[in-house]
Amino acid sequence: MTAITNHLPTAELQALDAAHHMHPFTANGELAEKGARVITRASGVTLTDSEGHEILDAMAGLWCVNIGYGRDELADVAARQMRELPYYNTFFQTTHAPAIALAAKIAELAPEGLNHVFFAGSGSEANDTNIRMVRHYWALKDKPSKSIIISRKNAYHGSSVGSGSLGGMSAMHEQGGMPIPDIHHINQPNWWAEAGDMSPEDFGLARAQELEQAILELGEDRVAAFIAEPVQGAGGVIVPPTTYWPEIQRICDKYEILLIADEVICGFGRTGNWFGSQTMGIRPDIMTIAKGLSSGYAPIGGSIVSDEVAAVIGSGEFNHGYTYSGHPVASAVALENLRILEEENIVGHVRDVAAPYLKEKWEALTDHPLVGEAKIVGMMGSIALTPNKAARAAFASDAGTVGYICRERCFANNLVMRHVGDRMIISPPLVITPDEIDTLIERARKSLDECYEILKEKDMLQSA
Ligand code: PXG
Repeated sequence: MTAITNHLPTAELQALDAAHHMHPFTANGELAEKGARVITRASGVTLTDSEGHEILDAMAGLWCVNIGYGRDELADVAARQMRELPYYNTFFQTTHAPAIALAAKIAELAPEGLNHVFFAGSGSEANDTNIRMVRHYWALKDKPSKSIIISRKNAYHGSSVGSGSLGGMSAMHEQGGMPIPDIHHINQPNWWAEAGDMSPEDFGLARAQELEQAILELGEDRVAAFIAEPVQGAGGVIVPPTTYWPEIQRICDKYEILLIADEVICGFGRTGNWFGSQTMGIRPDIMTIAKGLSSGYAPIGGSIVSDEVAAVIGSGEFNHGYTYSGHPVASAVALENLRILEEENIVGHVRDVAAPYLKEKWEALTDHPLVGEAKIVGMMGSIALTPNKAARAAFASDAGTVGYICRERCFANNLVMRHVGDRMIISPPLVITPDEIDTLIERARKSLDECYEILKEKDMLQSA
């Protein structure tokens, strides 16, 4: 077989890709016509494609390359670990140094009382662990009826059957027999799109109180846990009003509902603290982690579990685990990533330099005729595109039509800025510099201008 390398012509790579590679969340037939963009290498915040374009990756891959691309230290650690011990499991009463060291380091970084780690290969797997763990926890406490997990519409918690059921993506639930039983979804705190005339503060409270109503309707003796991202990521970087999380915490405490913070995106510095839970002032019992744990250099995820939950679960055998739980190479890579995040004070860089600078520039985008609200927490931001800011109107076209046009202009201008419906989102590597932020904003503005011109031309600036 011929080696498939970056040196093959783009068209040849695209044809092979179309013939054999099924892409996630993609209409593969359509993509085959168009040809996928081939990414060949990356360094810092910049991707290079097979045509030689240098693209500013304002999504850090898929919200994960926190330390930026091209850090040799991680490659060196991976090679060293592969030579020494490429694989061994942590079932059957065995362990190894990389998993031990990583678990200990995570416990040190995590908020007080969260000192135990159950490893997985991804965020989806970790959330599947969480479903089983919280239900089993209540069963062990002689309350087996507490099996319902409350989540939110438009949440993203993964793509496996369990985690996809936890998530609140209706387009996912329509395919493949989801959700599984005993998952209940309440509304999200999306003020821009769903608040009507309410103030952000009143709306935040009202949406949080839906949790209390759900608990009372379902029965206190039926609810095991509430799961949420501190800031919804894949749903469109929905930043909750300030009143939301304190009320959620109050309700979880009052009804003794376990709180699971899905930190897969927010964790490891993205919000300006090690964890989004710290930024939002909440005290979870379990935190889901993945992505930034290894900056995406190796697939690894896990659940950080409180002393109390770990003690109960540890009282017997928990019949759960993955071949790659605590994989030595992935663990060693993650540990090196955490060393870099810590020693280079990257979380401090976010808090003191990058995030304040980005916030100022990002919020200034609201002077653009297409931009309604601009929201940002740390290094995750969103803008709502609208034909009428005052009315917070949606476009008359199907949701996502305008967002897609804008995204295509971004790509053409060498910027990866994604769209979720008609919101544009960013989540750049945490190491981005002020100069690179200037470039990001410049390309975003140019893309917004071009998008606006297209909408004018096509008479698409109509409100729904
Ligand atoms: N929780 C959250 C909050 C996530 O964002 C997962 C769990 C699942 O992690 P894994 O490692 O199983 O993918 C995620 C993943 C998007 C997009 O379109 C976002 C994710 C994954 C794929 C696409 O923004 N987030």
